[in-house]
Amino acid sequence: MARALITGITGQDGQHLAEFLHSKGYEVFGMIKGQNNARAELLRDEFPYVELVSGDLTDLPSLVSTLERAQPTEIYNLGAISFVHFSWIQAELTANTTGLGVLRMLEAIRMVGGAQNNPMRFYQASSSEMFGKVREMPQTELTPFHPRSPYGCAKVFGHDITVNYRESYGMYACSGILFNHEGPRRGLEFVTRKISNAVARIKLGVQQDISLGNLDAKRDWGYAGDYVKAMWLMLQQDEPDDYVVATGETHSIEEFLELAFAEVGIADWHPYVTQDPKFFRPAEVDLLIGDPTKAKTKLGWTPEVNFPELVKMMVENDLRIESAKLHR
Ligand code: NAP
Ligand code: G4F
Repeated sequence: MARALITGITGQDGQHLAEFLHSKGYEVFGMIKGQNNARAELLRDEFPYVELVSGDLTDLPSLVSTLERAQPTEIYNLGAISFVHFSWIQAELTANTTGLGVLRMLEAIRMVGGAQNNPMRFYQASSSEMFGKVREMPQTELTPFHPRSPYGCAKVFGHDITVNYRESYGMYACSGILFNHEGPRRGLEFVTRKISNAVARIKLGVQQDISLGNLDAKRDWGYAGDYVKAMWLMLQQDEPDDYVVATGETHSIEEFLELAFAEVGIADWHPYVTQDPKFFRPAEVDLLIGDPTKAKTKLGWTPEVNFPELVKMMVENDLRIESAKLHR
């Protein structure tokens, strides 16, 4: 039986990937950090088939023992400080976890190895944030990086060291350069879920308005459930490689607001939205749009959920959650 280890199991992508790999018949191990992680109970309830193993990307010995315990055939390194805004607040922690954490995992793989004829395959969660102040449009696997945050810088290191270990040691290591992907499991700190949640609460009368930062930024937003399939496909190829995963469309925060408010019958969102300097960033990524041609042609991957469907799915989910809270 194929065995997969997922770091970042408590996060949005970790949950989608666990579900997907389980449906494919994998034995799934999830690395979880902390002595009493608050999300462990939720995981045990929702994903009883995932075996949780204690480990932390800032602690090499724990990565070695996690690999020894799980003996995975595939490792998906999704663990990271992933909130860009927070990466300015704790820049060193971000570099240590999101950047050096990748190096530690690669070293742990070299130490533990795996069967000689079946070495552990490695997936690194690289990010379109690496493109930052974009040098060309749309962005491809060959577009130069120009990160705009401590998070983006840490991801560039993680990406480069993955490529370097593949080239230095012949490891089966892939980097997925994923553009923004969202859905009902998205953390409330990210702009899409912050909006879908606020829209639901405004509709239900428990919140008056929403305070945001820069509304002009544009992102290539897809659905997380589609994107984890691309991660898996990368590790099923004969040769390891790097791929951009994106929809090829870009939309502004204002467009997201428009669709989200329309979903609850509010035609003009302006009276409900204020802007607060505290949500602006020291340096912004103004526009991202990815070119997924390589993923489409080589992996046969294509996104299924489009932008309006994504917004609708997120608002409907938050309406369900927030109205259940009211009727408790
Ligand atoms: P997420 O929801 O923020 O999840 C991040 C995960 O990392 C959480 O499970 C968190 O665990 C874990 N983590 C944090 N610090 C850790 C540490 N020291 N050791 C081990 N695990 C640690 O992120 P996501 O949206 O699922 O994204 C998954 C990965 O893809 C991340 O690496 C992210 O940077 C990258 N990515 C995401 C997107 C996107 O649009 N979602 C796009 C490109 C790349 P705790 O719950 O214990 O904190
Ligand atoms: O939703 P965001 O916080 O996502 P961001 O910064 O694009 O990063 C996400 O996608 C990356 C892939 O490109 C991942 F690597 C990363 O881990 C993460 O998942 O912000 C999106 C945009 C930004 O331009 C931000 O300035 O929304 C703008 N924004 C405006 N008001 C806001 C807000 N962002 C947040 N989080 N909160 C606001 O109130």
